[in-house]
Amino acid sequence: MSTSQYFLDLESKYGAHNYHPLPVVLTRGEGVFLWDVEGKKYFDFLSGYSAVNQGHCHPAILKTFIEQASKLALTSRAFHNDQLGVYAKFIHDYFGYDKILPMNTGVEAVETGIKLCRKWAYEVKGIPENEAKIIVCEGNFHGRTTGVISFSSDPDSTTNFGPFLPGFIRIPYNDVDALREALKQPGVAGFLIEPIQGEAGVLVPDDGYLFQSKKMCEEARVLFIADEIQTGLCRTGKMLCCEHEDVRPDILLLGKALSGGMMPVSAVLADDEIMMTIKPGEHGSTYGGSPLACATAMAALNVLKDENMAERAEVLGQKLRKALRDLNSPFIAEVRGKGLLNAIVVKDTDPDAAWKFCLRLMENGLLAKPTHGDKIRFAPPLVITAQQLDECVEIIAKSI
Ligand code: IF1
Repeated sequence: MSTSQYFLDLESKYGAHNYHPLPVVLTRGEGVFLWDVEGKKYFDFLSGYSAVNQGHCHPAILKTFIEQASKLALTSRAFHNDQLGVYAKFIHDYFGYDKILPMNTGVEAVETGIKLCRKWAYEVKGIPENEAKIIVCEGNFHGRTTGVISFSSDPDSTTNFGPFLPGFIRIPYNDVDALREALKQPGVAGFLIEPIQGEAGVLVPDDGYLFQSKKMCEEARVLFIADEIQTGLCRTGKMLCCEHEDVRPDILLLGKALSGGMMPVSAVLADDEIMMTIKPGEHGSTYGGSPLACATAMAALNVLKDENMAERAEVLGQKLRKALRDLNSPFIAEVRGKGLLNAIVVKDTDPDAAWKFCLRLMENGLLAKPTHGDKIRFAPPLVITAQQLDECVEIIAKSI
């Protein structure tokens, strides 16, 4: 039995079947590369769903992670520690918000953003209690808690997980008129949006959509909540995807690459009028803001700037999309994306074409995964070089 099969069997027998991964068993990662247990080397074109923008096991992040883990990993928030205050100021200086509320997973940041928006609605805007509404978009993906799937439009995320959390209005993505109408409804407190819809297949909205949406939210005194958990941290060619349109969210949600793939670290950023509505004892988490999370996140954020990753993503993303379009392949119906968050839409009579193509890519040394049937996300770590990108395009061309 191949070594991989040994691990696949263990997972199948003793692990929940809540995923359908590619049949590859990885044992090592470094930069843009992954190795499987048979020693085969791959280009990583998924980057842990944009959690390893800095590349696998980045030495500077790893060094900090090991040092802090060896000194003090967790105090809980029952006590103070010498990392959280330093991190909070670091984040303030880095992103320009008054305060940060540290959490762990992305969905916890989303849930926290929803709670902050509601708290602000009742205690600052004066919406009657339990009547706050948050506008969300069709095709959204914000995580998998029962609260967050309550406003999902994806049956895979919602079937037989009810009953659901009320208080959400769903409108079409990238539709300014639909938002204008929804904002007329009573009790609207917030608009939660992904600047680019990742899971939906890297849907890039029209230029100006974010700017106009933010402006309408301001006029309606509705909080613009940007979920930059996947699009943020240089992935789309700017530190934050909202920067492409000079939009400053009222509540900013970060996660994934905030730790460079080392551990779950997420964050909610807001100014005092919003952030100070949550009082001591009204929200928290065991690991949120741990010394290990704070130290690791600072190292991960320093690497983004030190290695100029936003600029790299912008330049290399344009190169990748051009190279894919220049293949002129009838198999590729569309190439779309921004920075190094890209996807192709495959065109084939076989409904499993995208999956089979990913298996072929895997055989040829590149790991990518389909999302929603016919779309394949191409999102390598931002440390990839132009020359490596050329090699990957050759692999894609050969696999087609
Ligand atoms: C899975 C998708 C991507 C996210 C945005 C919040 C979260 C995510 C924009 C929640 C998480 C992950 C979850 C993971 C696969 C991956 C994913 F396919 F599910 F939709 F990236 F597109 N906001 N996305 O993308 O963050 O709680 O996971 O830390 O659930 O399969 P999390």
